[in-house]
Amino acid sequence: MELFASLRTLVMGVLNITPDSFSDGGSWLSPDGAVARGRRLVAEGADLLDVGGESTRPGATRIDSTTETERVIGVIGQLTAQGHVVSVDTLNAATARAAVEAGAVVVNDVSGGTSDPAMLGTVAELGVPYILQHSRGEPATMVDLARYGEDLVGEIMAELEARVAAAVAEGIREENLILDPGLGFAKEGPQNWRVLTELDRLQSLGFPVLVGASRKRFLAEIVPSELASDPRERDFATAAVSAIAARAGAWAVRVHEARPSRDAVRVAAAWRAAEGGAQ
Ligand code: PMM
Repeated sequence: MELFASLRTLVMGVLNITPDSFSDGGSWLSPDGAVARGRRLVAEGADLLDVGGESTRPGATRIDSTTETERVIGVIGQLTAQGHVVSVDTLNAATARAAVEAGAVVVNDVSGGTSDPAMLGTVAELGVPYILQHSRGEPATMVDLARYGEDLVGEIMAELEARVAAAVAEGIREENLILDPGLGFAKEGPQNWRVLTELDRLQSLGFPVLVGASRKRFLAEIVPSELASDPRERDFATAAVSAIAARAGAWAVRVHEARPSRDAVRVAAAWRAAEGGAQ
């Protein structure tokens, strides 16, 4: 699959090999179970798979890179050997390197290179696309850092631009950068909605944009209150956000269930084509 040539928004399927992710923690811990889950996500419409071994949910405690690498490496090796396109979701340069050596073709770093000082240089050396996500602080502290002035999206853009400059200074090529506003990372409920309404501004920075709304807490307010505590109940709301993000021109949506978003991004593609005059 050509990562940057698709006319429609791509669907990135989430594969968390962690005991403690908020959305699916503990579900895919065995390597065979994780590989089967990855294959299923692809069968249901995922264009690429985002494999992670460390939870970044608010308040999560960090694990070492060796433990993280052990969790993901065999699964990445198997999935890529079967022809699947894999990104590695990691804060650690050593894990990113091991994952790319095992076949991953994208590095996804929710800290935008602020967590591990070796990350940007390592990605530059590996020469792979890099998803640079906006956040503030660490998972343990980010909730307290969700304070912005009048222009929330302007602040996020300025902070992303500073990280882009750092990435380029370390040798990452601009055409290998993908930006992500980091929904739920140092952002509270309404702030996430605000970001979604201004995706066009984020895209004006000139980079592909990834949107990761899937199952996040700000979607809990959408579902009936008796279901709100179960993240899986947010999958329909997630698909609706996928349609809107794709309509706004997002490069990809990162989701736990591929099938609803597979159709959502195709609805948006048909919509955009019809607007452009295609019959
Ligand atoms: N969200 C999570 C993890 N990794 N990566 C990117 N680029 N964007 C996100 O929004 C994002 C991410 C948290 O969700 P999970 O724990 O269910 O994977």
